[in-house]
Amino acid sequence: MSSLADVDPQIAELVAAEERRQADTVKLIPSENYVSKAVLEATGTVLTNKYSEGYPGKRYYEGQQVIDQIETLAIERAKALFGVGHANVQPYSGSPANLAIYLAFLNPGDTVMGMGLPFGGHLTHGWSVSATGKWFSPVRYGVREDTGRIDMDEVRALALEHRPKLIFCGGTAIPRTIDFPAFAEIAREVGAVLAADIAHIAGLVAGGAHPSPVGHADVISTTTHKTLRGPRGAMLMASDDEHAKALNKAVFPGLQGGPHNHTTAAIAVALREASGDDFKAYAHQVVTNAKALAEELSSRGFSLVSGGTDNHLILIDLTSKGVAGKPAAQALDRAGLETNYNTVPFDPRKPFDPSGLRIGTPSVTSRGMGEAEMRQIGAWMDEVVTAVSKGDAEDVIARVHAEVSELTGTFPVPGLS
Ligand code: DSN
Repeated sequence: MSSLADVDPQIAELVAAEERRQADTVKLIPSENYVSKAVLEATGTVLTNKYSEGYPGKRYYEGQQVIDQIETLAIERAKALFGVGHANVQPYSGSPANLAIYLAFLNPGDTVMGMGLPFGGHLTHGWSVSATGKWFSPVRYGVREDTGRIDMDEVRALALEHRPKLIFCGGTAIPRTIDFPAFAEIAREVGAVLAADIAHIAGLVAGGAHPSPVGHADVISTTTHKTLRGPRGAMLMASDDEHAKALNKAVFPGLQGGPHNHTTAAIAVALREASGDDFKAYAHQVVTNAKALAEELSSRGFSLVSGGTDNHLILIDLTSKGVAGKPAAQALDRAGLETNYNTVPFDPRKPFDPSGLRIGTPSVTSRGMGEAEMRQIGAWMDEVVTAVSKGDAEDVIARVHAEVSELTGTFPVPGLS
C-alpha cells in the first residue's frame, strides 16, 4: 500500500476506508463474500500487464509461457472440482458468461425461457430491459403464490407451448433447492439446451451442500465471487465436446478480447481452496447458518418467501411488518447490518422501492460466525425493523450499531490484516 499511498493518497485512503467499512459491518448480502489473502494477492499481480487473446496453446500474442500454465491450472481445477469435462475460465463476469450461452446456441429472435426477474431470476435470463430480453423472445416462469416455490408443471406447460431453444434454471433470489433433473427432463422433451446458472450456489455445489447440475444441464454458468469465494469473474462449464466448442467460440472471439489473467490466477487459487475439506465444512455451515437465521426471523414474525431456506439465501416479505424494503435496508445499514432491498414474488410495489429484503450467510460464515451469532443478528434485524415501523428508530440504530461493532471486532475479516 505504501506506493499506492505515495502515488494516489486519495484512492489509498478510500481503499483503507472500504477495508474499515467491510470489517465493521455484518455483511448479509447473499451474493457477496470475503476472499482470502491468497486470492487478493493473486488479483494484484503483474499478470494484469499481459494480453492473451485465445486459449492455452493457441494465442494471438507471444509471451504466453507462464499465462498458458496459469489458465490451464484454473481449467483443470474447475473440471476436477465440479466433475465436468470442460471449463472456460475467461468470462469477465456472470452477465457476459450468460450472453456467451445465447451466442453459442441461439440466433436473434429465438425463444429463451427463464425465471422472471421479480420471482428470483436474473436480468440475463430474458428480462425485458436486458439485451437478452430485447434481442430474443423471452418466456418467463415464476413461483406459485401459495408456496413461493417454482411450479415444475407450469414450467413444463410453458415449455411445451413456446418450445424455447434455451432454458435457464437458477437465479438470484431463490431460497430453495433447484430441481436440476426435473428441468433437464423438460428441456429434453422440447429439445432445448438447458443452462444451469449456479452463480449464487456454486460454492454450495462445490462443497456438497446443494445438488450438482452436472449430468443434467447441458451448460453451466457461474460467477466466481459469490459462495465460491473467488475474485470477481465467471466460468462456463460443459460435459459434451460440441457444447464446449460452441461456448469457447462464443466467449472468444465472439464476445470478449483478452482474458483478465490476474483474475484467472485468482480463480485458480480460489478453486484450489474450494477443493479442501475446510471449504466443504464452510459450505455446509453457510446452509446451517441460513436455516438458523431464517428460524429466528420466522419466530419474530417475519414472513419468509417459501417459508424458509434450503441454501444460503433468505428472501423476506416485509409487508406484514408495515415497512418497505428500502427504508428497512437503509436503517439496517446505518446499524451496521448490510442487506439489499429486493422485490418479492407478486410484489405490488416498484423494483426500486420494493417490499422485500434479501439476505444471506456466505460472508458471515467466512468470518467464522455460527448459529448463536445468527440468532443475535435476527434479533437485531427485528429491533431495527420494528423501530422503523414505529417511525422512531434513531436510538435503536445507534445502540444496535454499537453492539454490532462489538461482534465484528471478535470476527476478523479473512484477507484483511
Ligand atoms: N448482482 C447479482 C446478485 O446480487 O445476485 C446477480 O448478478
